[in-house]
Amino acid sequence: MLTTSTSPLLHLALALAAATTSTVHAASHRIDVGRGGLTFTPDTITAAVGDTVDFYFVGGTHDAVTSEYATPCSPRASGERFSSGVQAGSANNKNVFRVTINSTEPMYYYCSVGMHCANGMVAAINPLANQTVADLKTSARGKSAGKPTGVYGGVMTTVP
Ligand SMILES: *[C@@H]1O[C@H](CO)[C@@H](O)[C@H](O)[C@H]1NC(C)=O
Ligand SMILES: *[C@@H]1O[C@H](CO)[C@@H](O)[C@H](O)[C@H]1NC(C)=O
Ligand SMILES: [Cu+2]
Repeated sequence: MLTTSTSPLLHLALALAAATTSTVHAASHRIDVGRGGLTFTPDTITAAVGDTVDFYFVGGTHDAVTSEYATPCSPRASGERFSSGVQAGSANNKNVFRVTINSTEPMYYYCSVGMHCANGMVAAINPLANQTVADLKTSARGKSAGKPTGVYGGVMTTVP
């Protein structure tokens, strides 16, 4: 039996345990940028609040920039958004751009280099069922890429 004098400590212990559990459950999602061409791999992921998405620049010269679904090759002006800055990739590159997911609202993103977006370099985090990456690729065709203003929405970090 718990006495009234021990219960505040028990509450503290439970709160600490809950905080630890939520930290342990946050997942990290790896996206390879430029693996074998104009690609984000995988190009569709589901991520929870608190998860991180790590962009590994493994080949070519690319970036990752959020857009609106309706305007796939232009930077998103508001809401949850990120821009990695243009990175020169290599096979064992340990510099990753890490984005923390704060909302499960869809985020669509593209590469702003050259005509990469027009040629299908687009992807999605938590897309709506009726707004697929396949549809995004179709609507990106022929569009020139808008440039983001700098790096935002994530941090460049080094992984082991
Ligand atoms: C897509 O689905 C959302 C709800 O999930 C709905 O609000 C929206 O109207 C749908 N868009 C189209 C074009 O059907
Ligand atoms: C999520 O929130 C953190 C803390 O406010 C912020 O630094 C980060 O840029 C946000 N992530 C996105 C994708 O906006
Ligand atoms: Cu690119």
